[in-house]
Amino acid sequence: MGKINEANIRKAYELARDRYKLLGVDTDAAMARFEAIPVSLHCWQGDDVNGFEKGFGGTSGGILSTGNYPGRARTMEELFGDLEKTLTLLPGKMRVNVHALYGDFSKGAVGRDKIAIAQFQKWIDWARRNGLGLDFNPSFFGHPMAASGFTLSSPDAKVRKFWIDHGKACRRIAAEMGRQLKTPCVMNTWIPDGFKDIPVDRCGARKRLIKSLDAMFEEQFSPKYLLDAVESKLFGIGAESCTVGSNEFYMGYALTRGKMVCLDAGHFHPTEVISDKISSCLLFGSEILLHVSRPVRWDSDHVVIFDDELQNIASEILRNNFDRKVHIGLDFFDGTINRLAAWTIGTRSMLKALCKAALEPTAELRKMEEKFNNTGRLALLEELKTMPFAAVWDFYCLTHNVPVGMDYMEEILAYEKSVLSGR
Ligand code: RNT
Ligand code: ZN
Repeated sequence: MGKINEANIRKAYELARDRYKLLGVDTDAAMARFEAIPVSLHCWQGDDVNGFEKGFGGTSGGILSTGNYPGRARTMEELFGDLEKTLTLLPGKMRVNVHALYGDFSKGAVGRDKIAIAQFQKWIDWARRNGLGLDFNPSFFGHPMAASGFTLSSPDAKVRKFWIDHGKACRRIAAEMGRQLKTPCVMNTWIPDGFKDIPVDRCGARKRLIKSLDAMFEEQFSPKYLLDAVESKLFGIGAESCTVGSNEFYMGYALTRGKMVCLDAGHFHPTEVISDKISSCLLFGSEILLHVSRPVRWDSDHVVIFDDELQNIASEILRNNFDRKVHIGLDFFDGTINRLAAWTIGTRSMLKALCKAALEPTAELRKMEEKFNNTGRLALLEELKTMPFAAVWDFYCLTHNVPVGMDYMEEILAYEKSVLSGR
């Protein structure tokens, strides 16, 4: 592949800047705006959600990672290395999202109900060294105590207690991450609980879930350190008939408890989109979390691509000035391709969508809409699709010292050769 010519990138940017100016869009201001929006990179793409516990982990109950592309990270050090390399390919402000499975268990196994900051101090130190904020997730799957398919809503009090203790332990860890790194840690709770076949007592399971969540969230932490989110789902493999933590359940729970809802792009009916849900959620709650993913026929967690729904998600955030109210987390895991490439392609797509959203003359479009000038709105929206936004994106990459265009693939292939192939 030919080499990128820096002078041409700059020239193309200048031409693009002039074109956007004609539409009343200031490209420099647009870049400054989307640069300030953090995106949280999920650690679990690096090893297909396996984690570092001995004997436990992996996807079970409701989620599934497929593929055996060589080179997945097997230790914390390998995962740190892979993340560090990936972060050199991503422009802008990144956070890293850690699952409880990924603790440091080198000094011995610790039960999920007993984990503490000692198992995560390495993550915090690593994040500080790399100038990153951290987010966190309790892991309610890949464990014998979740084998029944039920955790916080289990009819078995012992099982519920174990997972409540896990949730409590995780909130303490998350708050400590936020405190030490001086940026609130978003802790997202997703549980797999659901019925394979038609239940007779959905309500009972949901009542138990409320009680468990209330117990888990009892301890108070400053929002300066910890922000709690709860993630709903429509169905999972093995939980086709009823998911206890449904959308309505968590919407009610979050609004009555002052928590954030987490909208995962793959957790709704196939024609239902989360871009349409953001404004409604934020009219009633103050902040939300997104799990940007790509469902293909089901909640398959494919690598995010630059498609219409991704653009709609980004545009909804920027059009409504929700820049600080929507926490953007990524949630995909594909083990069939190079995992650094998966991270890079998915995250760069997210960032591109934010870039393009920032290059919109929104006020102008809104005026047209208010005057029922639907013709003008359609014409301008279509025109915007082929405006030279890629020139702005390339320039953004160049000025943020990350590879422009396909150059990032060269870096990944070199890393595959020198590091991954030795695993
Ligand atoms: C599962 C949820 C959940 C997980 C991660 C690993 O359906 O989307 O967010 O993907 O926590
Ligand atoms: Zn998710």
